[in-house]
Amino acid sequence: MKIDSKKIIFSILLLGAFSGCSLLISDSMIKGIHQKMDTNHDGYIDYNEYLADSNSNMDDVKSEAKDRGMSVKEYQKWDFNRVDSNGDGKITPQELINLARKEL
Ligand SMILES: [Ca+2]
Ligand SMILES: [Ca+2]
Repeated sequence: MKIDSKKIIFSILLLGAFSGCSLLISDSMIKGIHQKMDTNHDGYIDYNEYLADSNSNMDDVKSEAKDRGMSVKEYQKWDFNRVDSNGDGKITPQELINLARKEL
């Protein structure tokens, strides 16, 4: 099976809409996705790295923003803050895992 990591990360970030998908995602897969998004390899996804990934899914982002009555910018900020649960501006692999597991 070909795994499209962009779609998987998007599924994680949109757990509200796709909570069932997270059942199929293991911690090690999430860590792999985190590594891929962490383009400067400092161990965290910062907002710019998040935006680079988000902007490559612009069609999806636009429709998600529209569904929530937000602008794309507002939606991206809201979405990042949702994953960054301790609000330090950086997403750790554990924060990504926590979000994926939250609704299980
Ligand atoms: Ca980084
Ligand atoms: Ca954080």
